[in-house]
Amino acid sequence: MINKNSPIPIYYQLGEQIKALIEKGELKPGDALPPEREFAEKYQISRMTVRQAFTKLVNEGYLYRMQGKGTFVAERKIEQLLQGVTSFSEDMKARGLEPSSELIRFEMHPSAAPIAEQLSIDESDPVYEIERIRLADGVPMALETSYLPVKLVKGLTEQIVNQSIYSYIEEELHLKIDSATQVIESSIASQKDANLLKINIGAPVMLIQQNSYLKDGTPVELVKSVYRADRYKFMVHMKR
Ligand code: 16G
Repeated sequence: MINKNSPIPIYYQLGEQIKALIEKGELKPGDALPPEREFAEKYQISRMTVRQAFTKLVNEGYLYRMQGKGTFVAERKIEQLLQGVTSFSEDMKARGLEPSSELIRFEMHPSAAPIAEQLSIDESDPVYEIERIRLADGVPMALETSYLPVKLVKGLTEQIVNQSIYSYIEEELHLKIDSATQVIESSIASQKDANLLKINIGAPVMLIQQNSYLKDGTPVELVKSVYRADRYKFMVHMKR
């Protein structure tokens, strides 16, 4: 119900009601919303107000628009708790989703200056450069470019990186990934990101740089990832 006497703006009230229907599962991903005109008539409000409510939910990732077709309910975002170092494969399995990878690049070459510095190795020391699209139930979620020192992470193969790099490091090499730092910033999809992640050029993405370390502080991986902002959100617990 819309309360026109409330100090809460009408577009906001309508937006919250649509969100509640999505959260209760009464509106499901892919469902089309009734046209703005119908909402306007039903609640006796202006189409502009309905549009304002839709736009807010589009910006928050609950809805998406398709030109000439209408407004639809978006897929739910994966909520990633920023706590503990986890692998993509573990994360997806824990959510009941099937992880997979598409390998774009698997190279071994001397490390360039900034990479060598971050991995605390000499510039002539070889690194693996691995570019993978990470998928959940077949849907591209992120594009990851990992750099790992060859001397430390011995014996990586294409077959291994098509599965899980972290389980190879821990279960086969018996190295324990202990800590990591992440820097997250917003950006927009380049042409390459868009092609590989199957999103529009210019769509919102999050860039994550992660440096991971063994217990004694030895850098084990540097990763630069592009995450789809329409499929991911990050959560941090804080204490005062
Ligand atoms: C996570 C890590 C990434 C790592 C991958 C290993 C980010 C921000 N974090 O995605 O650094 O390479 O897990 O996953 O990308 P895997 O064990 O499934 O190969």
